Amino acid sequence: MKPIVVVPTYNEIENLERIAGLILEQPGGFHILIVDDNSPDGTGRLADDLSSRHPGEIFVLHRARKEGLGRAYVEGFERVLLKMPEYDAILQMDADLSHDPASLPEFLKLLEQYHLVLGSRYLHGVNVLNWDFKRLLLSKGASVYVRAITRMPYSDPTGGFKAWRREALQAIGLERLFSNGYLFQIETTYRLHRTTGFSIAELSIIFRDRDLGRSKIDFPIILEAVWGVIRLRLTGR
Ligand SMILES: Nc1nc2c(ncn2[C@@H]2O[C@H](COP(=O)(O)OP(=O)(O)OP(=O)(O)O)[C@@H](O)[C@H]2O)c(=O)[nH]1
Ligand SMILES: [Mg+2]
Repeated sequence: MKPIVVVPTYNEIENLERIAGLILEQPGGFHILIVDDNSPDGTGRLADDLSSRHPGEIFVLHRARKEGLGRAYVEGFERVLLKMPEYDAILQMDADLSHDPASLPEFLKLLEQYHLVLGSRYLHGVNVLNWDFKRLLLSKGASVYVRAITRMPYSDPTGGFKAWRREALQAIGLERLFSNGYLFQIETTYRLHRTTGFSIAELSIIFRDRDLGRSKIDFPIILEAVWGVIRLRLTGR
């Protein structure tokens, strides 16, 4: 399979060069599509610079303004589906080094058998480094809540380190997704879970809280997820 990793960025200038280098270093020939929302700190310019240093390996999609993680992913995924037909494995990960690029080859291996592979922090105990108790409780609580309402069996339904086969990403109907923040991860998995004929696997990953840069999580993102999960269940989509 030919893989591309979609990496959304907003003010990740301290992290981007390092993560890009680590992704390119992995065996399997991973290419990168950076989706930047006009970051005030100049991340977009750094992305262009990286792209010119690695032609044909690093691509950049510039968006006019910050509209949230979900919108950035939708536009990035659409770009790959419509304009980059050579890639049949489409992966997603954060730019802040919370997700370890060393796991990428394992995702790719599992993708030979499954349509979607979910990176999970909670498959075998708790694989989270540097989180305080409050943050861990919020995340674990969210997992329990999502599983109870949606009836999905996956151990970490809000995780953002995932790998899709092209046909699976095509099947979820990107143009119909309504979510944006945390809910985006839940909604995309739920859509495929509800579509017959697709298989979903979990892969144990280690999650490390960011050392550099600032979190973009805020109260509206949490609220969107709380209501959104109920909306997902009610509409059944
Ligand atoms: N393009 C784009 N990227 C975003 C936006 N919001 C977040 N991101 C990126 O999405 C990834 C995850 O965002 P984070 O802020 O790290 O969210 P998180 O990992 O849940 O929380 P922290 O690790 O505590 O910061 C990072 O690569 C961010 O730069 C956005 O509105 N637009
Ligand atoms: Mg993060």
